[in-house]
Amino acid sequence: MSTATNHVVKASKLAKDLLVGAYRMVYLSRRVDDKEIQLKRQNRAFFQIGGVGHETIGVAMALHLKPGYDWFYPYYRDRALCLQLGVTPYEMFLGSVGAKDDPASGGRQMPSHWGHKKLRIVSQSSPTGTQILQAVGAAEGSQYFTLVKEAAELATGFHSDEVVYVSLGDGASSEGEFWESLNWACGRKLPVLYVVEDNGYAISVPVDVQTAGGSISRLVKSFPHLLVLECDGTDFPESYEVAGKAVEYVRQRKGPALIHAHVIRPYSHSLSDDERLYKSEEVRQREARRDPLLRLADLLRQERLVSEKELKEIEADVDREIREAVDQALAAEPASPSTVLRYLYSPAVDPTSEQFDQPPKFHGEPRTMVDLINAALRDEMARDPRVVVFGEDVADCSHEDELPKVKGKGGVFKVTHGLQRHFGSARCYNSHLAEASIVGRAMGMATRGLKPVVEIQFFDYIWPAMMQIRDEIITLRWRSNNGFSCPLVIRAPIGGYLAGGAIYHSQSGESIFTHLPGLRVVMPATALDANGLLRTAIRCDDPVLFLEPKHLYRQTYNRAPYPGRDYMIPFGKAKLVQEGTTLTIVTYGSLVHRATQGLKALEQEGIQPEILDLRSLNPYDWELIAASVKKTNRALVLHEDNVSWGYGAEIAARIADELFEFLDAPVRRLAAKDGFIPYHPVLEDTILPQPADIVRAARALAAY
Ligand SMILES: Cc1ncc(C[n+]2csc(CCOP(=O)(O)OP(=O)(O)O)c2C)c(N)n1
Repeated sequence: MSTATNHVVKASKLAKDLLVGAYRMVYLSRRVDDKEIQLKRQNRAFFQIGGVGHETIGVAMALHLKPGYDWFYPYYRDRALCLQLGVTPYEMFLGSVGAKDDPASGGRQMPSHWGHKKLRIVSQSSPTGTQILQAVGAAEGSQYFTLVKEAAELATGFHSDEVVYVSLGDGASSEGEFWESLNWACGRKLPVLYVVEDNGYAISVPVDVQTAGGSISRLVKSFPHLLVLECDGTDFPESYEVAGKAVEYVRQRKGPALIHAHVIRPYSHSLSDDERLYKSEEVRQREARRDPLLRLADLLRQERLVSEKELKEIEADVDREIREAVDQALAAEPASPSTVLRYLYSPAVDPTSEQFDQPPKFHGEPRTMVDLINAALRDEMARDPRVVVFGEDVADCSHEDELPKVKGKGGVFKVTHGLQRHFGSARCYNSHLAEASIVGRAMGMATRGLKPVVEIQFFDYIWPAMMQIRDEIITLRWRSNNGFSCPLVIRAPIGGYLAGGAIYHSQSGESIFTHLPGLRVVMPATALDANGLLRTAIRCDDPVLFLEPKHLYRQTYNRAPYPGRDYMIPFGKAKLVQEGTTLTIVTYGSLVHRATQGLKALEQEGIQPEILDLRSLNPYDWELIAASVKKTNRALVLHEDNVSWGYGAEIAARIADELFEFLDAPVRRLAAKDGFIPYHPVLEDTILPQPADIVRAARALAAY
């Protein structure tokens, strides 16, 4: 393969110590990989994927960057970069054997999923490409701290010239998130440095199949402000020079940079792959001639920088270091099985605790749910300059010069109206129309101490962000063994009963999210609860999905006066909406009010349902459910989401399991039919539970 680069860099321009040091590091990285392969073959490690062939570009990059100062989102091939940044071989072997003290994950993640709090190497996951939006978010955080000085004063270790490094493979550059990230990073001139380590293959798929025209650098050249450099990443002097230029460009805040580094991957994709199945011997031979370790050794010889004896001494020294590190790691303990569920949530802040139980101090006239969510956002933005709001259409007017001339948009439901005008465009702004980007960037910002409160315009459009939520946000604290976290709030208007919302503006789907460990899910049914729960969501230390039933946004029946700046409701506390004795109705969201509508009719028949509004779906108030069912001996779980595999299935199963002896009737569920929300109101009414259905279900259960 041609390296297609134009750089001719003289090794003689570089200091001897630099070149010899680089050789030592490349050799060290290679031998750590070799040793880990041996451990895997001996069944003492359980997975192996290596950085062989990518060492030179990694070392060159790290030499220009500052550990513990810049931020790093490395790919799994970045062993040499991490070693050069300061991760020790011992720490890497702790990861190989899955030891308790592995700094990346404490034995929770596969090896080569780098993470090191002190060095600011942010825990890496397995999905290819997700790290890129997070890195852009971290860079956006950097820009935020520059613009919002009060926030920077509260941040730990912000540096106005810091760089965010992110690397990926040629394969990962096909992910949509890569393109979303470039669009945003270039649009805002964010200080992010991309390194595409192109080894010509993504497992077995060659780059000419992967990338239109076979060259990622050619494709990205039209992005504004983006410095695009290409290099032979197996050539140290060339890599070093290119790395220096790119780092300098980003440090000087000229914009993002992208290095396209051509490397090789001679050890197959991982130990589970055999590249001879899809690479011919000729191709493999050609790659072998570009082995960065051999090339650097040859360079040292040609330039007469070391004697053969000195080279052997360096290698012997590294081999000794590795032997000692492995012996030590093999003696390390694994984590105790009793700790396996630790750090799903913040160990420091408990949003179910009394600290979050703060009474209202009412002022003024009753206001709608939209008003009181807006009020909570204003209060929290005023309280903490780290609270930042973005999403599609959430600003009043993107063009600031137009702002005085217009009323302002402030969200399609007006929930964020006036926030930009009041707090400025740095703290409330429109994002591009890309949900993975909104959520992934929010994660990167949260990781470095900001508190993003982002809006997904309609719950129906949350799915592009699902990878960031399911594989990233909720796993970060757990997978890094509490090394990193990303407390943030995702607000999403949800549900139907709107008439005309149809299949893409009225769906529910909360159970898909309550199924996820690590995520708090809440759904208020009144203006007051929305206000108090949102404040808890913003002040808590976990990721929160804040679901707002849009049908309830402007209803008069759920209004309340403004409850003051510190009103909070703890998570996991249901509300007793109606006391009763005949059966318990467990519900939430838009169905709370609907459940009360049939009460009169039922009362005339001597049926008195007890109605519980859960408010918070994960965690939920099992104590109140259990106390109520023990009293009424009958339970109906009622929700707007589809009935099958829905939220009610879990509650019903738990009641059946733990309260069996208190039940006088089977646990029933009433929920949406297993279909989609149709456009015509009559059809929508047929799919969603109606007050008459609730009365019927309550009557049948009472009569059982
Ligand atoms: C989103 C996602 N899809 C698929 C995979 C499985 N997978 C792991 S690595 C890989 C190839 C990645 O290729 P590339 O980005 O070129 O990096 P390389 O391994 O060649 O360094 C694939 C398909 C994954 N981890 N994540």
